[in-house]
Amino acid sequence: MNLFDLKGKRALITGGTHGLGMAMAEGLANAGAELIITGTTPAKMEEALNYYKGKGYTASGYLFDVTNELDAAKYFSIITKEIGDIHILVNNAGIIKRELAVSMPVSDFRKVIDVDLVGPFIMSQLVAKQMIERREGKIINICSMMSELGRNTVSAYAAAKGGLKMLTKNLATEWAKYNIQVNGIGPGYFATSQTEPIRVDGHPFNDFIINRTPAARWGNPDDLAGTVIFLASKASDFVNGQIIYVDGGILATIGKPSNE
Ligand code: GCO
Ligand code: CA
Repeated sequence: MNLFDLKGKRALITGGTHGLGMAMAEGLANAGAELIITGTTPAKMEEALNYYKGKGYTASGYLFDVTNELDAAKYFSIITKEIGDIHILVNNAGIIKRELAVSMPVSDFRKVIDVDLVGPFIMSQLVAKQMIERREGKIINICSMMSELGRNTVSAYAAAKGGLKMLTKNLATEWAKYNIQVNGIGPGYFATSQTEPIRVDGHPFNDFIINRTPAARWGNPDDLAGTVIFLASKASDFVNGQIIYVDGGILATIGKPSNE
């Protein structure tokens, strides 16, 4: 028996139309899973589905906002009818606003909490109802370095991602007895569209990250595939409430001076 085999499993990845979500979806599909992707932009969805289908994966897409509990419930029941029960939920959809706390509009703070923390709660609650009945399920919350560390300008994001880490532990506490595993992945600094503005050549943050990361590079989105497959598969059936940081060693170290 292959512990990592996902054949016959359906995986729902929120925000699976680009970036890390897409890379994780691809990893799950390569392990045999059927993909159900959510997004909010029709053009991106079409592009993503063409990409997945071009690769030979079974994939379908649904456009809705995970922060709207009524829409999420409506689409979740459509998905269940059209495709079937969900075995694996990856709460990946997220946004960031980079503004100093002293001047960040409260509406921006709230928006980030809504997408990055309330959205995963809404989706987990929906999927848990059928997972509890089936006595089986995998929920994977995409956390961040900011689940553990702060940095200038990302107060809302850090508050949301720290919250998501604790939500992971709390849901694991409540649902482990139903054979549901709720774990998180904390990506380090990855080359995605989200980090594009701070990754450009010559931007001081680019050098800072390469210096701050023991592996001395940005993560490639496909660096996440192994961890997401592990947390989605039988291989992790007694792993619960954990956050696995895939960060090239960032959290292992205090860092070093820029001349080392
Ligand atoms: C930032 C980055 C991060 C990353 C990531 C780190 O501005 O610091 O965008 O927040 O996206 O989540 O783990
Ligand atoms: Ca990201």
